[in-house]
Amino acid sequence: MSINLRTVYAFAREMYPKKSTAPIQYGTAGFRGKAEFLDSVMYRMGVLATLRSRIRGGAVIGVMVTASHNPEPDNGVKLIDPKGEMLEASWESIATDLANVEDSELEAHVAKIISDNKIDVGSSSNVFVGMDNRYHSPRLLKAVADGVIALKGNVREFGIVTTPMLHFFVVAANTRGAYGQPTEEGYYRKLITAFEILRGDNLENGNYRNKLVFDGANGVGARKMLQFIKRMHDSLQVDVINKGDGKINENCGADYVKVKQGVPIGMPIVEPYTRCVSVDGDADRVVYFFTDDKNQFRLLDGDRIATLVADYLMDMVKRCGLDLSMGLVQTAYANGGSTDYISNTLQVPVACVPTGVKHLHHKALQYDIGVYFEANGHGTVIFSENAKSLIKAASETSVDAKTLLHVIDLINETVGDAISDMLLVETILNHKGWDVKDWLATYDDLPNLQLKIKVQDRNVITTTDAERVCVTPVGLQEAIDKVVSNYKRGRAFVRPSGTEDVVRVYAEAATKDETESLAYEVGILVQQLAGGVGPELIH
Ligand code: G16
Repeated sequence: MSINLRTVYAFAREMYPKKSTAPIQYGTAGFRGKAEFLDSVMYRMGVLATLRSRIRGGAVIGVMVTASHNPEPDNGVKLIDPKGEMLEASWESIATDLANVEDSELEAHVAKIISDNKIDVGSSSNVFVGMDNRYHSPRLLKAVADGVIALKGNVREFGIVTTPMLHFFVVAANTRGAYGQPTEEGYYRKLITAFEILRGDNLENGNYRNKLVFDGANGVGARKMLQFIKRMHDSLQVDVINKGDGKINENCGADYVKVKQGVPIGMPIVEPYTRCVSVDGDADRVVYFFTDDKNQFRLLDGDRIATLVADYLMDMVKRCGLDLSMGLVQTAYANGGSTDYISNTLQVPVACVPTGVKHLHHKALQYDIGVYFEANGHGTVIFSENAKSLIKAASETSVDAKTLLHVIDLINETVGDAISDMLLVETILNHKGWDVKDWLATYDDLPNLQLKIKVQDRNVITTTDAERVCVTPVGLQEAIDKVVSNYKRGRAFVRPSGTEDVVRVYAEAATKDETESLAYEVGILVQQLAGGVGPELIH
């Protein structure tokens, strides 16, 4: 196959010219920004995915068009490597350079990537593309597909899917079906079969009731949950809200519920303690919440899911009589209450890494069973090949090991998957006979608060020690330390967001009032020392 790189430039000039001179950076989960400036970025990521597939011997690479938790006018792109992980870290700078190069330099720049990486451009290349349901996603998906076509790669379009579904398809195709079938039906079948086997006839148990409210954030998660419901044999009673009538993530969804610590728009009147679930715009995050009999909002976030899952898996592994290492991976946002509970009560090793599932996933691979969750509800469990083969062997004689194999099938190991995670939580709560009250009683969260601060250039803030310590601007960390020392159980950190043009502030302390005061004090320090713009701090 001969490839003329002139075509790459011709497509770019005619159809996807670069419209913005502002540099764009590969962030926490790929590129994000206002949709109107992203056509050229998408086209170039199609080109990059095609080259990446070639360097990986023709293995499928995924490209997901989504801005996940961001507001509806934003869009973005996530790249998926052959094993379902996010794009390899060393390629992030290649992606950034390619996204920023001028149109006139594109041909030469692509030629340089090819020669630097010794890519055989005649070899086969396979790219899967999917998108969320933003109104500009079809246009941007076409740009990705044209990038693949410009380099004569094979492109398969999956249309509107959740991000974790696309990860699933990539791994299913690359394992030639061993992980599942790379189709929507294959995905539903694998998860629903495992869930219904685990549930059996036992739809309710102890305090567990078979009923929940699902906030779909007006995103693709709502659509796919409805598809799940159609295919499930009444094994779970789900009332879906925010199905797509409103704007994606506006006053609803996992990010809103977690950050605002309140119920989403459109909540029906439900009995106190009804289990409610919120997912984000591309359904890779999930949090639980409920209101109690005093109408008080209570959140069960990613930390709660992680602890519930780790506790359950440890118990199952013990019952199977297996000796497997388990670790739990969190970020600086993990509530201090959860970290104490994991270390002291569960006695599971806990690691802290920078924000971004790419970091958590990487760390979790070090254990036989790696449980990783960000507090915002983004996470999953990964099992090593060693763990899987020991569990499989044990399943010959142990019912618990057999159950564990179904649990593995229920988990989308490729990346955090809101619906798969939710089905896992439902399985565990049912198994334990727990309602949300029982779950919440496992440990106490410290009151916590997040703020967003607008600054001139968020990159002036750099951090170390898994983002818990601020290195620049010089003096900011000392000032934060001084403020924090005045608060009982106080902890706070600041970091630049990798998905939005803001600096994030996190604070926790012994009481709600102290937490608010600590967050605002730190927020003001950021405004003063890191070039704050705009008068207000955004909660
Ligand atoms: C993405 C990442 C998450 C991260 C979140 C916020 O989520 O996948 O790992 O926690 O962004 O990142 P930041 O604080 O850097 O803006 P999503 O759901 O938007 O893809």
